[in-house]
Amino acid sequence: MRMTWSDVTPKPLWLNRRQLLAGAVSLAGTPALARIEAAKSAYSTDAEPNSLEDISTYNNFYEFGTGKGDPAAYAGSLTVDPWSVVIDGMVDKPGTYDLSDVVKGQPLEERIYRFRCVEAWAMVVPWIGFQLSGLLDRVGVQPGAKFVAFETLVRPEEMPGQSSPFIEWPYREGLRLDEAMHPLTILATGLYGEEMPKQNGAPIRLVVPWKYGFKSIKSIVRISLVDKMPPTTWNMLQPGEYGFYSNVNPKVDHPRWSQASERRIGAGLFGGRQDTLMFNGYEAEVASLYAGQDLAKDY
Ligand SMILES: Nc1nc2c(c(=O)[nH]1)N[C@H]1C(S)=C(S)[C@@H](COP(=O)(O)O)O[C@H]1N2
Ligand SMILES: [Mo]
Repeated sequence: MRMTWSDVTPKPLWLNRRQLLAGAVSLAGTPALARIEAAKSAYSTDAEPNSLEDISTYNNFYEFGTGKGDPAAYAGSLTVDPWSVVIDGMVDKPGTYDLSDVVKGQPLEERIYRFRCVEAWAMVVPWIGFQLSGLLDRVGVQPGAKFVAFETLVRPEEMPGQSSPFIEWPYREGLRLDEAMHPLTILATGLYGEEMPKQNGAPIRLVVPWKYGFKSIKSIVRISLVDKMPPTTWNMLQPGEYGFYSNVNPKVDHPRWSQASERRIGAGLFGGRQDTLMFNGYEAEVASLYAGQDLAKDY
């Protein structure tokens, strides 16, 4: 059954959301966004989503600066149409795919996911997206592939943060193939029933809800199937602090701070610090992926 956000949201909330959206849109400097219809997913949490304002004004997107407000202030200049994604490496159908071709035939769902940043803040986001596994199945993963590597756009003319060399651009991330194929792992093209705000990683970004937020790479232009663990941005910067796996784990602290609890953004309404859950609350779904691994070593 296909439904729009207005079908599932009580009217007063809906109106309020439209007002918030109007604010977010003028903030991003974009014209009215297209509505996205999506089925409701059984993978959604029952937790109350953060407001669109929280989700689109408190961001990490270092291509636009290191401040939480920088992405909302500067991402409006990003051209997201046309957009293409290179899919290469150990796949049967490598190529440069137009965005419309990447999403073609993939069933869109609304996935309300908990999102936990490594900096110990958290949000709940109603993403619109589809399973990465659907795309990987379509391009045909070859037998030797063991990892999936992702890269973000490099376009310093539109991404002012890229004039700083503190990150070796492009921003890179990676998943083990079984993590990439897991049904919780999605490519998101929108949130709150609308196209993705630019500051949240338009037009297409990864969302991996049991891992720290930095694994969820934004504005993806390249997806490569490889046989070796790929380099990842935060591991390249600080290997002692950020590992390849980066699973949310309250028992393994960051060397400079505890990971046992988190600050819920919008806490004025939703009530302050809360305990961080193993795998960000998705333990039942994903713990088996790491059976036999020492997660203090494979952090
Ligand atoms: N390309 C790119 N992707 C990125 C980042 C970034 O700086 N550049 N920041 C990451 C971090 S640290 C977090 S917490 C999330 C934030 O996503 P949000 O702003 O949509 O909440 O994006 C991740 N993806
Ligand atoms: Mo983060």
